[in-house]
Amino acid sequence: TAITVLAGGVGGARFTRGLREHLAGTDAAITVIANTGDDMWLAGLRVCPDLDSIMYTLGGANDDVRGWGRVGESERVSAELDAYGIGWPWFTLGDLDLGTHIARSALLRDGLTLTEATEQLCARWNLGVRLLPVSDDEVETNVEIIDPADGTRRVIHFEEWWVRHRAAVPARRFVQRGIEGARATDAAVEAIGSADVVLVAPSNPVVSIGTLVAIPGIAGALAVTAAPVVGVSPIIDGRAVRGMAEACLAAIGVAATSGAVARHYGSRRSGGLLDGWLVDAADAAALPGIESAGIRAAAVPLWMNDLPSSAHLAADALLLADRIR
Ligand code: GDP
Ligand code: FO1
Ligand code: CA
Repeated sequence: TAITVLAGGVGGARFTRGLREHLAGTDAAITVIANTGDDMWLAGLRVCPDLDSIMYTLGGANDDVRGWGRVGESERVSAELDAYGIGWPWFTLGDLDLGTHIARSALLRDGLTLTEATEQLCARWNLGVRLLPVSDDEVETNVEIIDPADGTRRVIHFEEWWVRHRAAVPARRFVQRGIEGARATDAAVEAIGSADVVLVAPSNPVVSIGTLVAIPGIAGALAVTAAPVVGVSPIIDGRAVRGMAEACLAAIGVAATSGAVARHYGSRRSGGLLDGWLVDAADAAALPGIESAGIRAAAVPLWMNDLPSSAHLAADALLLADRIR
C-alpha cells in the first residue's frame, strides 16, 4: 500500500512518526508532502521549518520539548550573526540546525531543486519515508497586520508574526506571495495520484494545509485521485493543542472547532478536500454536522502525546479510510 500524507511542521511530524510506527514491518510505503510556505532566505541560507521539523522528528533528532530545531543544540554562531546585525535577532538558528541550512543552500546553489536537495539531506537520517516539498518554487506566507505602534497596514513574514509577535497582533489576512507562479512538483502530484490512501495530518488548517492545497496542481490531484482522503482534526475541544491555529482560523473567519474546520475543508464530493474526518472523543457531538456536510466522520482520541498514542491515531485514520474505500 502507498500512503501519502499532507503535512505541516510539528503536527505533521508527530502524526507521520505515529504512522511509520504503526506500519513498521509491513510493505507499506509512506510519502510525506510538506508545506513550504514558512520557508525563507535568512543570513543567505534557505530555511525550511516544516521540512526540517519532519526530517528531525523522524530522524530522532528533534527537540521535542521546545518543539522545533535540533536536540542538544547550541547557539554560538547565531550570537555572531547577531553581532553583525545579520538575520532576525528574534529568530535563532542553532549551530547544528545551521549545518542543515548550509548544506541545503549549497545544494540549491549547485542547481539542485528543493526536492532533490531534500532527498539528499534526508538520505543521512534513514527516515523510512519519502519526504517531498510540495513545490520547488519559492512561496512565502505573509501576514497583513495593523502595526500597533503607528496604526499603519503592514505585511510581514509569517515567522515574524508568529515568533516575534507571538500571534498577539491580529492577522487581518494571510497572503501566499509567489503562489500564482508556483507549481506543485511532479513528484507530489504523482504521490497523490498513485496513493491508496491520502491522509491530511492534524496540521494548521490555514498556514500549513491551506497553503499546501492552494499550490497550483495539488487541488486538482486531490480531486481526481482514486484514493480516499481522510483528515485528522488539529482542533480538540475548541483548542489548537499546540501552536497558533486559533489565531489563524480567526483571520479567515472559521471557528476553532473540529466541525468548522471540516466544513471549511469541505466534502470531496462537492469540490472540497475530504472524504473522511477524525475528531476527538470530546468532540463527538460534532459528528452529525460533519456527516451531513458529506464527510464520513468518527470520534477517537486525537492527542499525540507519545509514540503509542500517535501510532494509534494513525491506525484509526487508516481504518476510517478502509470504511470509505
Ligand atoms: P507547525 O508547522 O509546526 O505549526 O505544525 P503543523 O501545521 O503541522 O501543526 C500545528 C497544529 O497541529 C497545531 O496548531 C495543533 O492544532 C495541531 N496539533 C499539535 N499537536 C497535536 C496533537 O497532539 N493532536 C492533534 N489532533 N493536533 C495537534
Ligand atoms: N520558533 C521560535 O519560537 N523561535 C525561534 O527562534 C525559532 C527558530 C527556528 C529556526 C529554524 C526552524 O526550522 C524553526 C524555528 N522555529 C522557531 C520554529 C518555527 O518557526 C515555527 O514553530 C513554525 O514554522 C510554525 O509553523
Ligand atoms: Ca509551519
